[in-house]
Amino acid sequence: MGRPGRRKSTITVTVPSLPPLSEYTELLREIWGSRRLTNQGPLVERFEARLRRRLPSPHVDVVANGTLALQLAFRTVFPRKGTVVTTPFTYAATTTSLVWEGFTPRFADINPRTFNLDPTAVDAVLDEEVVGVVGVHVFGNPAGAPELSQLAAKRNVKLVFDAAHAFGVRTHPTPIWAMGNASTLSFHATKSFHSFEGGAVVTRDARVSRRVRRLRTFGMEGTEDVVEPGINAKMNEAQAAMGLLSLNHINRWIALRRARYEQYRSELGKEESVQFQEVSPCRYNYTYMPVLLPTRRLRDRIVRSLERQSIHPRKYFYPPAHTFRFLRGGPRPSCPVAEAVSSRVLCLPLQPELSTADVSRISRIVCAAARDT
Ligand code: T4K
Repeated sequence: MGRPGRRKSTITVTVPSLPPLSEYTELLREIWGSRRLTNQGPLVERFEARLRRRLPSPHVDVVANGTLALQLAFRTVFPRKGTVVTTPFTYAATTTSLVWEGFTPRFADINPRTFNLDPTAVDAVLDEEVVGVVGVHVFGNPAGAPELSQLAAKRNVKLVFDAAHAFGVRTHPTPIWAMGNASTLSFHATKSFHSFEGGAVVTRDARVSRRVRRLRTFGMEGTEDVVEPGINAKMNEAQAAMGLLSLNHINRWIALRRARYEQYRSELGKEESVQFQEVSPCRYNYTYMPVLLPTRRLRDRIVRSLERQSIHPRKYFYPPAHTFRFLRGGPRPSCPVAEAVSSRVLCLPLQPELSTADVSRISRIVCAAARDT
């Protein structure tokens, strides 16, 4: 595999997948022809229509990035400012966007095998201060989502799923996009599906969609009616062009990721101390290759061994969100499982251009470090 001009010696946790450049320049020619660069142009309209069919979902509203998708979803779905129950095991954006929108995060612990929120732990911290729950399909894993949806319905609390990692994941009989009040996607370059930067709010609720569309254009409806204070969260035509091409290639990219994921599972599976995330039955997207080590010391030793060979895994997600500096002050929430997982997890490089030999080499380094106790 490998592309001309890429430095072969360094392996990063991911590399964006790209369509042939000629396909992109063809769409750029369309943009040059129409002179429509942004503000809900024709390529954005086409991208949204194709996403609605692909997910599928009746409403898919694209925005400039996944963080804005979270912000608009929180502002739209949660009935008032207040406390929102969420997971400590996620990327910073889940927590920071909640606080940015004026909500107070309350952390519930995760399941040690799936790495997702534990619905029982969520149930235990729900009270009258809670206006919503935010679940995350961590590394694309939808585990626990049906239970969380049932709990939210039973306790009459709104639910948003941060599905930043979950493009291409399909569950049966209920699609992940039909769970909760809204889900958000990230189309960042580091995701298996991308539009350079980008994101979307996905919902079955026409009112949520209408408000998201209004909020992403300054809070305006039409050109003269400013209904509420919004923001500029619009996706532009160059992003939509990349998104449209990613849609054409995503099935092949996922198949290539799957082959590498399965090779890792088979080669690392021989090593007892290397454990894997338990992914609930679904059509999976193989965006990340997380492994769980028995100790933080071993995890960090593996990082050092790989980095000596110019291989750069990432400690997604360390540190856990409930320990973020800006949240310190009050009593520290008790999330021992998230702390244990966060200090022992490691995401190995996974991307379509990784060769079979690369996966074997990385696996050998991990296994050698694991045995060297
Ligand atoms: N919710 C969740 C659960 C998320 O994980 C994220 C983002 C969000 C919400 C927010 O969505 P966005 O607002 O970002 O759309 C990356 C991404 O920036 C971030 O999107 C992602 N999650 C997070 C898990 O990972 P970093 O700081 O690890 O990325 P960075 O720049 O170190 O990139 C990792 C490796 O990828 C680099 O070593 C090299 C390679 N790379 C990266 C970029 C950007 C390339 O080869 N080309 C590139 O253009 O955060």
